[in-house]
Amino acid sequence: MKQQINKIEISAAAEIAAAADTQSLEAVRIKYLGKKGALTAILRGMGSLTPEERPVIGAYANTVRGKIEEEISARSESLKSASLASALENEKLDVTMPARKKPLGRLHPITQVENRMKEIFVGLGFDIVEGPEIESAYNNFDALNAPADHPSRDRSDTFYITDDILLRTQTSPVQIRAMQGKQPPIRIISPGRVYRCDEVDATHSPMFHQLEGLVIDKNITLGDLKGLLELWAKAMFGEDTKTRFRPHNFPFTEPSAEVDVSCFVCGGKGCRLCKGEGWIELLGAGLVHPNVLAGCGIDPQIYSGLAFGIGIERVVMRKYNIDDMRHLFENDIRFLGQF
Ligand code: 2NL
Repeated sequence: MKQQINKIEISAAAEIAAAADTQSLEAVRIKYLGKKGALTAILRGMGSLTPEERPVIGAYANTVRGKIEEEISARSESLKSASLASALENEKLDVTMPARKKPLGRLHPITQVENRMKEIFVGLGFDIVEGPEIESAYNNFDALNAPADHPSRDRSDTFYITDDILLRTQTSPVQIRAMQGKQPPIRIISPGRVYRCDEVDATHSPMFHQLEGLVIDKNITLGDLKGLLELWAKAMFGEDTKTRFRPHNFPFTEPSAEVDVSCFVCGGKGCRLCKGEGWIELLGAGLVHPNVLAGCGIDPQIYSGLAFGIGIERVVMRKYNIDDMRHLFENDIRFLGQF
């Protein structure tokens, strides 16, 4: 029996050493020390031994049992540390490595300036209204008091779809729709794309952006218009900005004005941006013509209004000192990435 135990000791030691992972090690433990294990069987069979043999064999079997248990736990430790070492090796992650750069987009300078203008006017209580880019000739011209022979109606200046349908040449028709739909007070801005048959050059594009504003109420005066546009200019270009109104003529406003702002580069002294003038022409404005109000069902005896139109590209070009409008539409990332 002693020999049997000795055999068990030797083969168990060999199998423990050969166990490649914790599962096969557990299988070895069950094979020798489990309820039906080889060593367990020996201990159970001790009843057939003589009283002299019994304590000797029993002690030997227990020693072997202890040895096997120790070998198993040592092997288990080394398997665990080997698997940890290999996991560390295989799942290496260098957290100090710089992240891959994801190029982040940004808003087009036209959109940035348009958003800033919206912010300023919304802060002054205006609602933002949008409308269709394809318009009726009535909303685009007739409702705006444009005489039948006004040059802007010409086929060479406006994109007509039919005789009565065209691409809007300004965003005023959006405001005409607003006036047709409701009685004053009205306080709106309408930003958007507009279209004119112009050859592309440094200052022209057949599609450009405009932001128009309209206020209709009782007792709206030229003073309100001046104050409003001065507030806008200061918010847009800085507190020191001044405005200048020069007489002009539009069919839809009376009186009408072209509005200049003091040069925000030289502050009015004269420089390259303002071409020595000290002033930069930025927009057109005026008091809404009574014919326009009446045509939209608003009584010009009771109400008066102010209106203005700002070319967004022009503001962008002045603000960032861009000398050629084509840069804004060619979408070269090297150019747009600067804003
Ligand atoms: C410009 C500047 C302007 C308006 C637009 C307007 C709109 C309505 C009634 C009266 Cl519904 N006016 N808009 C007024 C003045 C100037 O645009 O240079 N346009 C050619």
